[in-house]
Amino acid sequence: MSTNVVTGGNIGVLAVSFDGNTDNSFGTLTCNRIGNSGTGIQLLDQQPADSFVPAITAHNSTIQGNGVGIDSDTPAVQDASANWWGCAAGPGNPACDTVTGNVGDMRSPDGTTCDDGNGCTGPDACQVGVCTGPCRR
Ligand SMILES: [Ca+2]
Ligand SMILES: [Ca+2]
Repeated sequence: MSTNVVTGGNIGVLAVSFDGNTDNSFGTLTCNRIGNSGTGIQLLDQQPADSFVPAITAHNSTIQGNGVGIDSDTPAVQDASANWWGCAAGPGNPACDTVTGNVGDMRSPDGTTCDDGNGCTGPDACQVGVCTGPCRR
């Protein structure tokens, strides 16, 4: 999914590997705004005993203002780098969403497209962990 705004509810985005699946359940999220949900992104493995898992790559999204940003109950490593979590220091820091479970490196490299939440600035890009952009005229 890309360029969606998901707000409110218990779970913003849910990736589920159901019992009986015959492959991994894979999702790609780019350029979304996911906020004000109990859990922004939930990864749920209904049958931990099989070898199939839910997996996501999530990039260039704003994941902010959720009770938990990402909650993953699978040991599979997720790729959730280059997102804006609400603060420069990254997930788990003050003003940022938190992450539970095995989610990989989440720092955004300089130049990564992001959204600073201010429509008067743009194009926005990460600079030393901060999402910022020049004033539009
Ligand atoms: Ca499974
Ligand atoms: Ca902006």
